[in-house]
Amino acid sequence: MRDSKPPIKIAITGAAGQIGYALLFRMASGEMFGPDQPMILHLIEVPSEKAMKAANGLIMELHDCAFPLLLKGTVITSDALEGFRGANWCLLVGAKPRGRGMERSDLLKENGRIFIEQGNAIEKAAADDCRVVIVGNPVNTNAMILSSRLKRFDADRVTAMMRLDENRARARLARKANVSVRDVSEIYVLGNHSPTMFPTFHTAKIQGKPAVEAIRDLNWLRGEFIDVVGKRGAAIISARGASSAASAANGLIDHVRDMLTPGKIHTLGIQSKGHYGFDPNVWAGMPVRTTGPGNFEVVKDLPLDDFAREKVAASNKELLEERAAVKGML
Ligand code: NAX
Repeated sequence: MRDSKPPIKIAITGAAGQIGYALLFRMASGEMFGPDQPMILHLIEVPSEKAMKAANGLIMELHDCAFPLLLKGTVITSDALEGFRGANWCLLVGAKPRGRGMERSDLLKENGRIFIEQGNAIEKAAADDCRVVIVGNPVNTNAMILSSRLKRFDADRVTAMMRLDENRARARLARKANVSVRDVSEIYVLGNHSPTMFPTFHTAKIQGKPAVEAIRDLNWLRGEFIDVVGKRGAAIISARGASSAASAANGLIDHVRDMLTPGKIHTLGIQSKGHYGFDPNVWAGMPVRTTGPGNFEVVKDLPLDDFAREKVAASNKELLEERAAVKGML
């Protein structure tokens, strides 16, 4: 049977890591780009024998799945230029984890260097319609650093994954109200992918009714709810002994699929340009509406009460501190 569409090239960094393993099979089965979209995968890893062998094993397993959406080609490389050459989508998952005794500012700088190099390579080699999604932490600041290397592409081409946070917030509200997640709508996340993020419970609806009225426990919404969503990553690490992987891969699938679905309203980490009171130059989570494949506009009319404004200000302050810590890299 002939393919109806030409293949797209997708570059994935950190493909041999935990998120990569949870992501690639779902991607190759068509969940991200649709069941009729053939693809060429470029797996970019560090130049160690272990990572290269693991990436090779991953490709072997992908072939063994015999997905009908045949992969039209695969490349495994540690050369960023080769990896991003002609890429239509760059999914930047690979980053250094925070090591023992490492300060947050050291992590920002270590990972900043990775995103400078990858930004330079994307600028030189990626396809003209390229979209870049950052997953590696600290995700918002990495997006800002990478974007500062791009001249061919405007800032909206670079988005940071905040969808796992939105999904966590939706799931938590559904459990509290004892309803299906399908019954929870209009919940987004403002700010940094960190415990300062603000899941917008005040805009959320449960079965069409304001969540605040459906749940009738403002103290829980303002306290435990925000706390549990913001610290969920740490709770997963302490339970599993490893950071969120399958749920992060799922968030990335939702992020990209909704960027390709006109009319969808969802949370993306984007250059704020001053919306919702964030500094114009930081990357912050906020609701967007997809206007066409890979394009979006900010949903500007989410109401903010005093409580929400305070939360946004705290997250903005943290984003500015991160920006200050890497200012030499911008
Ligand atoms: P792993 O440590 O399992 O895998 C990371 C992979 O990246 C490794 O295979 C490593 O060799 C590779 N890598 C490192 N530097 C690279 C480079 N310069 N070029 C190419 N590959 C490189 O981590 P994993 O659990 O997969 O997590 C990946 C990243 O996602 C981490 O930074 C993590 O903090 C971040 N997360 C982001 C989330 C979000 O919501 N935005 C949630 C999950 C996760 O914590």
